[in-house]
Amino acid sequence: SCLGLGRRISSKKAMNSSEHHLRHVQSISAIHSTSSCTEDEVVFPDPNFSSNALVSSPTDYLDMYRRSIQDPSGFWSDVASRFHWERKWPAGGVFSENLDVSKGAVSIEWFKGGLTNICYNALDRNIQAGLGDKIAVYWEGNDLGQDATFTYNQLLPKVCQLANYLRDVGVSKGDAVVIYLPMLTELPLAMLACARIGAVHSVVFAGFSAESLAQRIMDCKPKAIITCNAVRRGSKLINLKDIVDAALSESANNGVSPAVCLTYENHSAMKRDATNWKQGRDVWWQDSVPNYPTSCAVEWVDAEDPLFLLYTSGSTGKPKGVLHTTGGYMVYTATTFKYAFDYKPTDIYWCTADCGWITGHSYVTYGPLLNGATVVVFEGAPNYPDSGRCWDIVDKYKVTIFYTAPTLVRSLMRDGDEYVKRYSRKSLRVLGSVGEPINPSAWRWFFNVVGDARCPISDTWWQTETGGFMITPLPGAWPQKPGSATFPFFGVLPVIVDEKGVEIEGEGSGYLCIKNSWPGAFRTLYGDHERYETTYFKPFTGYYFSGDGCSRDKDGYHWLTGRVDDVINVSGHRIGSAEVESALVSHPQCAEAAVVGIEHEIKGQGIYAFVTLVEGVPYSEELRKSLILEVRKQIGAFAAPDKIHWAPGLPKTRSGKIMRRILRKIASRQLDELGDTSTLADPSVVDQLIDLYDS
Ligand code: 6R9
Repeated sequence: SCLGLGRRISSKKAMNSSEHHLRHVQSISAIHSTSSCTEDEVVFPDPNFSSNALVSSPTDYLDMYRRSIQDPSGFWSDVASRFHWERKWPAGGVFSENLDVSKGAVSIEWFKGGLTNICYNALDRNIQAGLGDKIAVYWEGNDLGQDATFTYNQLLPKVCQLANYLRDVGVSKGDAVVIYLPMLTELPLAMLACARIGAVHSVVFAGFSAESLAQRIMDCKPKAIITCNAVRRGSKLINLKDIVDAALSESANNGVSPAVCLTYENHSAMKRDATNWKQGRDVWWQDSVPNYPTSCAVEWVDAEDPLFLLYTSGSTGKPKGVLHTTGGYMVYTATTFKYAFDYKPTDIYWCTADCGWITGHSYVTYGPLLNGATVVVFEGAPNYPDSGRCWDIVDKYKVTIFYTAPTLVRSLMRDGDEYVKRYSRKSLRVLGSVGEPINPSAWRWFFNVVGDARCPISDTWWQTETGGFMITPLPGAWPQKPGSATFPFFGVLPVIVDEKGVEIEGEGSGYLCIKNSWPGAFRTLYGDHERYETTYFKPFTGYYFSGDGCSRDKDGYHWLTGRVDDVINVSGHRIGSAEVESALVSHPQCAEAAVVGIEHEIKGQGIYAFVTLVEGVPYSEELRKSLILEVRKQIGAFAAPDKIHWAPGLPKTRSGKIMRRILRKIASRQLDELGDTSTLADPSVVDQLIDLYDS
């Protein structure tokens, strides 16, 4: 185990890092005071907004940031002390870290030895503070007029009943529970119920296929599965239970059989009679959970006990089980939520992400509820019944903070301003963006049209691995540049390094790394600490490597430039090219596949697949469709290739390595930028591929 190998950060290192780093951020004060930039590149915050903001100026930020870097223990222990700890972490032991593989196993620990519970902090603590009658969740269904509200007082007993049920069926501390649910209130509720009893939830996005679900079940071997029978998304009915049944029979064939499949009857979508059922394994939520007591003793867990596993795509191999622990994640998600959205107790907050992704974990469920916020949970599709739905919801609940993804902004922008202007949107105060770089034109539309040039935009850069925001604007604190995620959050030391791992100071671009640990960092990849080190800590010794490219401008602003590995970002969803390739080659008529990302107007990136067929098989429209179907079946509809390009041969080096660089250029039709093709084993395949563009 990696325990005990941690090295306490020396204050000398912290000082050096911070002094060096502060130079990059100091320049924002200059912009603010001298207005050296033109309105073209910079959007200044409204002075009124700033004066009421939690962080009102670059100087306020720099003071807090400086402290967070020079005295991380003091900074974070002050923040953490606002939560309930059944037992505090030992004095002097706020954190320990080793990010340097040359000094031993990578290890990150925060508040170790402290006992707490994140569900208790999100619900019981807020109720004790007098928020019991405050709305915790506004639930908005797929269809207009379908809605529900839950106060903190109403949510807690429901969470307790489910927690008691789970305990009763044998789920105990440390056991995994897979949750495969759409955006019903029961989804965050199930996460909280697991956390209450110390169980480790693994939410699988309900758009994943049976095979992807089975793969995750086989990896984490849950004691129970929580799902529902069906869901309506837009005008489509999706039978989730059938998908779960298929996944469970696949996992059973591989020796993994969860004891129960707790199924919520989502009767507005489908009646229970129409649901396939396996006696002994399947249980209706409504028949059993409400019979349990409405209070449930909290399982106090160590700050370093696991809270959840969330699978995400990497550049190679099977999905990785990103493991987050309890204490640091709790403190970090709550604090980032508060500052990056300038949260006030009167806010009504809506994040359009699904809880199946990290954004839904940190900023639908935990971050907001830990702050005692009111959260809108939306089951449906943002363009159903029409493209005005988001603003209809904003007006209906008087949403003040609206957090979404650039892909949605672009698609609503394409649909036209009329849908937006039909609604008042007066309640909006802060906007947010996540998932991929937001292009300046989408930023400006979001700012000017949706926010009536009134609301700052928090373009939050972070990852499944980071647990919470890493580089993000603090609304009102400093001028914004459309498309830039701006500056690091408190306690985060981002650096840009070159190919050799040398830090680039001042203006420049390269690979984005983080130089220190922060409370919300993931601790390992489930069951594979070696892959954790290899993927994230070995590329640049001493640093966490994000996989993203980044540049820093003359004013110290950070501009994320996208993935530098083989991860494709489709509508903000991470898809490994290797995963799509492996789905394609499992098709009996596909011999080889090479998948690259291409620019896509709405989705940010689209999937472009080159396929080589088995000898003698002719390429046809029918085959094209069945190849795409194979990917939908194995991963999910969201990973379906946008384009299949028949490739009798692929450009390979003499050692047999596929030259993706060339394929990317062919896919994006940048033929004058193909570069040197002479090192290819067979340079003629390039011309052949170009000839086959529209076949
Ligand atoms: C939270 C989340 C992480 C990857 C990340 C990067 C991209 C996310 C971004 C952004 C530019 C932003 N990304 N937010 N790029 N600006 N504001 O999306 O997690 O699904 O793990 O994806 O998404 O490429 O590396 P995850």
